[in-house]
Amino acid sequence: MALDAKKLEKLAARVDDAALENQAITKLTAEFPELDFEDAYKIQRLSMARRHERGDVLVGMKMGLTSVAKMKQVGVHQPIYGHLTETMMLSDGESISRAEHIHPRAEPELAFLISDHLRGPVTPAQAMLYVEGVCAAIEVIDSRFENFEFKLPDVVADNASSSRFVLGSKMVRPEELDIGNLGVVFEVNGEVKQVGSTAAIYEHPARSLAALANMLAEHDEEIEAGSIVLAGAATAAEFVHPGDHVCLRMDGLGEVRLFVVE
Ligand code: OOG
Ligand code: MG
Repeated sequence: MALDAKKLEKLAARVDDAALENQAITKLTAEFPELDFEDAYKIQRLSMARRHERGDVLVGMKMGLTSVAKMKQVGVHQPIYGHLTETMMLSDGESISRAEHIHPRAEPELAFLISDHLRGPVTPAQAMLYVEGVCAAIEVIDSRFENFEFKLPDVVADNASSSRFVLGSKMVRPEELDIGNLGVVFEVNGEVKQVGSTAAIYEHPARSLAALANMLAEHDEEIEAGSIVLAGAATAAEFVHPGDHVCLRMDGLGEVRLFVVE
């Protein structure tokens, strides 16, 4: 049973306030077990509208739960998408503040820069024709739900736990690199925490991009020209703490760094 418009708006305000105040909340499905996938995306869009009203601008989209490692880590076994805004975007070597988060985790990602509006249905190969560049990226996720525990509709409503993302400074044209199997080394404070390959991202990151275009097409939406798209983490995520220095090294795409301050 779908929730009425007033309840959806109330739940959008709840996740948005939690993100603004860095205050964990009880998962929505505890109170509304009937919350379904469609309503969850409605809540996500309503919460984005609140951000836009505050002047925050859409800069791209992200896929989440596209690797087995991530699905296992959070116990949700279905790819999802979220929206990326300007205030979430950082460049290589910038810092996040622990105080502006609830329980931040960092994860290794591949980012696409999209040349032209991309509308599904598309195949992975077709989707790649819309990619102008690829770079390595670190995503910081920060579920608004207590203990990072949620069900599929919760994490969808919470904009796929999006908090910040750091783009690497080396942007490469996709024809110059086989993005299907790039080695990934993810370090915290010089210690290797995760190793993997971009092959873990939906078997190939191009499949993740096509899946995003195809899911958006169901809502009569498209990926806008100039968007950034995060393909989803290649490995499980790592909790980060003040003083931490996070470094992602990806074959052919160099290093990306993120610092965590109080
Ligand atoms: C959900 C977000 C998943 C990814 O790359 O798989 C995600 C979460 O883990 O809280 O961003
Ligand atoms: Mg991610």
